Amino acid sequence: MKIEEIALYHIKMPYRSPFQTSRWIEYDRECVIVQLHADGLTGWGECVASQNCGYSYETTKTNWHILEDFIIPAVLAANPDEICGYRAAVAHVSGHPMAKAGMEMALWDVFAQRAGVPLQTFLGGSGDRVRVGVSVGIQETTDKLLQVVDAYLADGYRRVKLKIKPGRDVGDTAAVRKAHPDLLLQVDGNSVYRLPDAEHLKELDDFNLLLIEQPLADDDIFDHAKLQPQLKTPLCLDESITSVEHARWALEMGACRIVNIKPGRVSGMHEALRIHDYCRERGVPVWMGGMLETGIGRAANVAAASLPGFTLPGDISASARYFFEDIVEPPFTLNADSTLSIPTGPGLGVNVRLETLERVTLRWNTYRRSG
Ligand code: OSB
Ligand code: MG
Repeated sequence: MKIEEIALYHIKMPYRSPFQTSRWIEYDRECVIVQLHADGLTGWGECVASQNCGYSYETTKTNWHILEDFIIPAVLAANPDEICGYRAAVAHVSGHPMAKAGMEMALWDVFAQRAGVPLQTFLGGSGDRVRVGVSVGIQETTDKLLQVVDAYLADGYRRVKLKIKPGRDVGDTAAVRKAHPDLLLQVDGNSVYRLPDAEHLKELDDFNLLLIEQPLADDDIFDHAKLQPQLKTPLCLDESITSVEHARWALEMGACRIVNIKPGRVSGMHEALRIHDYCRERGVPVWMGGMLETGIGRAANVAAASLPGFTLPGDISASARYFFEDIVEPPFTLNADSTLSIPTGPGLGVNVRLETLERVTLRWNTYRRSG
């Protein structure tokens, strides 16, 4: 296989509504899209980082920099024929998992197309749909939150995740639980709490939550291990897990009982599968996280979420929950049973709408082997 050309697109698409977490707010999806041409095939990838560094130190601009200056030259030189070859070619790049994952996704897309199978089959997934939920940002008031949750339930979502922060945690969660006694409900602190908040966080045990996601700092598996035994509700780590080693450390230390997997956060689908397998062997449930991706990243997440260890509903909602118009067709739509259907075409199995992509592109560049 010969990689002929790689293109990067820095895109910006407005969200239907702002997305507010405990530590940052976003109005648009700004990210880097990777396009790869090889042997007459075109592969697509999406870097999950956004314009600000609330969730991690990576941003749209660092993704561009690391791809342009390190990853793309390494890929053009190595011309990898399989994912392991790619991983070896970028092993000298420390950190920057989201930049690496965007390129890896484009390679997975091309390799699955070359094999003539959907990415789902290539990854070892099965079934025609995956169970999903919706992640609800912090709203101006608790009343507004109740309205927003009602609207998502009317859309058909059967699992809800609430973003929480100090001052907007126990009250918001109590209100949603009171209005919906049987709803599958979970909360996400996005690293804003610290261990001395344990007494306060214990109050969340009253609401029959599926899990509490990443309450403490992103680099702090140690204190999560001190927090988990104080709670009845399972902790789930998101930001803290960027490799299978982190998953092992967290589980051996008892820092969580559930693991959130985002291929973009853990340097790509290859590492995501390793974490999935590691957790499955130990009977630890995993679920597919989300980074408000466009249809490109969503297609990959939906395919991977059909692996057998993903036993909890994913943070993978329909295109219309995020955008007025997605850059892929067909857009992702919610089935009546709170599932998304898995694309059946080769590779990612979605069509990128080039005119729409161009319209939302702020800058782009192409790269070829020199000489
Ligand atoms: O912590 O899970 C998170 C979005 C951006 C950054 C971090 C997170 C999220 C979400 C959104 O919760 C999930 C989705 O894509 O719908
Ligand atoms: Mg999270």
